[in-house]
Amino acid sequence: MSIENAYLNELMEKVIARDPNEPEFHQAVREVLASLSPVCDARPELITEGVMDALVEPERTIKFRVPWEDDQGNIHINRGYRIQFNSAIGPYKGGLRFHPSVNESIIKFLGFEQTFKNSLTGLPIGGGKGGSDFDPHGKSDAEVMRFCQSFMNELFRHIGPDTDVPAGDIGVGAREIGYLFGQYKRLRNEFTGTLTGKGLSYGGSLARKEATGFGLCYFTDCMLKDHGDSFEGKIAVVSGSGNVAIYCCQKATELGAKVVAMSDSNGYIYDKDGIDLDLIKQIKEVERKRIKVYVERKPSAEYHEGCRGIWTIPCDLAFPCATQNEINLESAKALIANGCKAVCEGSNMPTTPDGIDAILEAGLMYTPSKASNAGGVAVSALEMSQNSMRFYWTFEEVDEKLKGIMSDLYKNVAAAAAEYGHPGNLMVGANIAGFLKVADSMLAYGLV
Ligand code: NDP
Ligand code: 2IT
Repeated sequence: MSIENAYLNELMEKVIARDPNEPEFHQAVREVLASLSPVCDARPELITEGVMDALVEPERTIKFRVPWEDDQGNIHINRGYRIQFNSAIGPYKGGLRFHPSVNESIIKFLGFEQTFKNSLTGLPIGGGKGGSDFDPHGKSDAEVMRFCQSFMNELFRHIGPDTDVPAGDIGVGAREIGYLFGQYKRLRNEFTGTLTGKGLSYGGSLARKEATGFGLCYFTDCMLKDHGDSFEGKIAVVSGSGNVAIYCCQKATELGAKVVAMSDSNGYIYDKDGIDLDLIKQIKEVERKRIKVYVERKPSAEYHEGCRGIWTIPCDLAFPCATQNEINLESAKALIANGCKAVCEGSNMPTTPDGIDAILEAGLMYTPSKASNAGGVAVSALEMSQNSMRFYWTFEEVDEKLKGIMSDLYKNVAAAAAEYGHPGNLMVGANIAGFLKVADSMLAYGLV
């Protein structure tokens, strides 16, 4: 991916020189700047008024110590982050990730991507992301609670319903949001919708849990229909077995596909009869066990060590729903060689740049994550609306709104791609369509 506009190319060099140890952030910025070259050629004021330089620098970076005590009385110190990337079109909004790999580069790339994604939803939300290098795997509920309370003891002073509204991401689900929200409420002595993904008994929205996976399938369905195709009879592979993967598997199956494989960070399962999703939910959501347990309970399925091998399974539709850079060039080549028709991104930035190039050159359909996984944050914004109104919509109402949002999003992205000379290239379309609203708001504010 080359950046054709000379100024943007220099800006990329500046971003790298300023923070040389942030490869994930560089990767996300490069893709966006490459797509924005034609826009900046046509609108040089975006450069001269400082919008482009400001776009690649977070508004605020908060980094803090998180001390907590394990069940044996040992003290641990983790690192916490909240990067408030861009508030041009609304309060900072984005998830918290708890995973040992978390560092500033990863939170910055996620916050940067979130800014464009949130703009694409059409809802008034800015971009932010946070998290910690804490690993919830194998911790007791009490340990997770103490960690979340300690994390919030610092974070609470930086967030609020009109300032910054965190949610879940990898390692942060309903349990963690409960502990985080409980501590926030206690420290502030107020009940406001400052976190989303809350439990249904205390302000959560129906269909938030399902929203990212369902939204991914709604977006994919729009794209398939645009190509005269559908989910019906397709073989699908879904990586991961967390929140996004589970509800992607559910909706893909409802729409007529057969999902034959899922994974976790240790390995993948292949079930030629189609994944038994109730069994996956039991293993992952209830028992919090490894995915290999699936084959103990369903011996006709296979388990393979190593998660990347999942992309060697022949499929029509590939849904990466685990983590960044999970599809590299080799995985992309395997998908292409096996006749895959579409790569539809659920996780954030799951495909490496050379992987994307190979997929596009081979003529596969491709949905960029910032567009196709926007359903989660879109329903988070609907949760914020319901909290402000002190009112609830039914599951069907939220699901209908989600469908409408994903369908409009698809149309806007496809239209932007065509308008800027790249018909069918949803990656370019998403970067441009997400950018324009943010950029026009930044221009309106003057120097900020
Ligand atoms: P979960 O924690 O629920 O699930 C993550 C899944 O991915 C698990 O199966 C996990 O396996 C696997 N995984 C995590 N890290 C790695 C890794 N380094 N290598 C291989 N597998 C890995 O997270 P979510 O489902 O919420 O998030 C998945 C992706 O979707 C992330 O990229 C996230 O940013 C993105 N996303 C999430 C949204 C949401 O609403 N939750 C919204 C939009 C995007 P294991 O258990 O072994 O770690
Ligand atoms: O990457 C994402 O969009 C999320 N993790 C969801 C963010 C949110 O605020 O719901």
